[in-house]
Amino acid sequence: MKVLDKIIYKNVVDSTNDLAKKIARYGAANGTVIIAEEQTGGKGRLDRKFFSPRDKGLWFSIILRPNCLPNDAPKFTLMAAAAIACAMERFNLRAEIKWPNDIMYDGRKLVGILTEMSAEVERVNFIVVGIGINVNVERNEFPENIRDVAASLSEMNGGNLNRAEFFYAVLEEFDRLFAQNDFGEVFKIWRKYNITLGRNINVVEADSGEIFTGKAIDIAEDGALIVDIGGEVKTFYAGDVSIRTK
Ligand code: BT5
Repeated sequence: MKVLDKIIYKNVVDSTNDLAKKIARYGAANGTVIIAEEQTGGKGRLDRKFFSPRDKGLWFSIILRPNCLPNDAPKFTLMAAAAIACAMERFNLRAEIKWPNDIMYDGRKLVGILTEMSAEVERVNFIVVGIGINVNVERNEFPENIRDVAASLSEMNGGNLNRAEFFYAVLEEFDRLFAQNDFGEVFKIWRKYNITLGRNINVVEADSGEIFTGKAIDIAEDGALIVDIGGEVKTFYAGDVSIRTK
């Protein structure tokens, strides 16, 4: 590995993102990875919970110190999704990426990504890319409230997947993309696997909570989603997308 060369392994933590932010504040290096067998307080966006049961998935965070502007931070979410899609390909699994941060199977979430950062106006101090991958979680092991929206790689694979091998594949792919520092390549991969562009969608805008209906037409260079809403083009920087069947 060129960049991700320090891995901290934990048995149980609240949230690998929180721990990563803490050690980043004390100076942890670019490329430090924290992985835990279990999270007791796994987090999604907007203070949502992320179910992270023991031994069944990959719950980890990557500390990055890129030389970029705060506005560029969301692109690292796309980089993570692209890396996971490439890793899945190695296992003959086809990723479906839903903007901005989910990898889906059968309309349900396999992977969630939570990117957080510490920045000043013109400078990023550090970025933490948190990745949660359901690897071998059985359908009936998910809590009832997320059973219909969550999926696991083992379902796609028709059997259990070796977590260490998959983890290593994701790190290798992420390491390659980060070292290349070529977002053109990231966008190419993201587009190849995305299931959002060209589709009729509903978007709940993160800031306002307002719901918009339209057709996803493109992603911008900063990772924002561009949607045609009845002839008017609107750009979304954060939000939840659901794909409509009609
Ligand atoms: C996400 O948020 O999907 C980002 C999840 C990031 C988790 C990783 S694990 C390592 C690192 N440490 C952390 O503490 N977090 C990161 P969001 O798009 O807001 O989706 C959250 C929603 O997904 C929840 O409200 C549930 O509906 C659903 N959900 C919760 N746990 C899930 C799971 N294990 N699999 C699929 N869906 C889940």
